[in-house]
Amino acid sequence: MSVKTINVNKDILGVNESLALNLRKVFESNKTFVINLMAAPGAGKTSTILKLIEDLSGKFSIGVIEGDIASDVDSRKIQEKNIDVVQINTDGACHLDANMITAACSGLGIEGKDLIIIENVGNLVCPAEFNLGENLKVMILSVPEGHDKPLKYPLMFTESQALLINKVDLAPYTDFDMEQFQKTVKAMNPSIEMFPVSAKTGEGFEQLATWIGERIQAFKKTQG
Ligand SMILES: Nc1nc2c(ncn2[C@@H]2O[C@H](COP(=O)(O)OP(=O)(O)OP(=O)(O)O)[C@@H](O)[C@H]2O)c(=O)[nH]1
Ligand SMILES: [Mg+2]
Ligand SMILES: [Zn+2]
Repeated sequence: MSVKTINVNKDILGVNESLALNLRKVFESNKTFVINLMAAPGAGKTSTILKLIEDLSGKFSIGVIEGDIASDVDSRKIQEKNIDVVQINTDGACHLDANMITAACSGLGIEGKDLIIIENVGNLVCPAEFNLGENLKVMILSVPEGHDKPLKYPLMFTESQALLINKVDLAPYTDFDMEQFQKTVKAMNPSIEMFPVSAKTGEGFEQLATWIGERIQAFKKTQG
């Protein structure tokens, strides 16, 4: 009798891909622009979302989906800003998938939202493998993590359309080589947009918010 081998990983990603395509259609029919924000634990995802809410909520209706293994710590911070938010607890899973986002969207109510920001689970590895129906994959690398990370965790750097280099206020206290880092990333992903920022001081956020705003407007135009 022959042994049957099942490629579970390929199968899981295939199922996720078709759910993500469905999500994308729903987002497009609502003219809702979606950002999948990915980074290692503590890189500054929630701090960045809070800053973007300050900069963009006057112009756009925003919703947030928070993904964490456990707790509602992050979603409470978003709620304090009077922004609609849904917390996903993955109960051990180290990334979000399209199935979780489908469930979260019915809790959030996407009608009338111009922008949904999804904070992925803190993890520099597998979140990059799972499409969530998003328009943009945006990643954060914070300065204290070190400039060698693109070489060690290449997928997220090659999959993302934008990279925030956060905590630049801490650069003087580290050996982070900004020039070398940007050179390495550009060689891996020539079209990536890079934004040196500090979610603490607000440095770089004006350019970032302008860029995101332009992307939302351009998307809305393509949807008629
Ligand atoms: N100095 C400095 N600290 C920052 C900056 N951005 C975030 N932090 C701090 O870094 C810590 C982690 O920030 P969070 O925004 O919670 O990071 P996160 O990526 O959402 O973390 P998880 O959700 O736990 O994965 C907090 O103490 C923030 O105040 C920054 O630009 N500069
Ligand atoms: Mg967070
Ligand atoms: Zn994972």
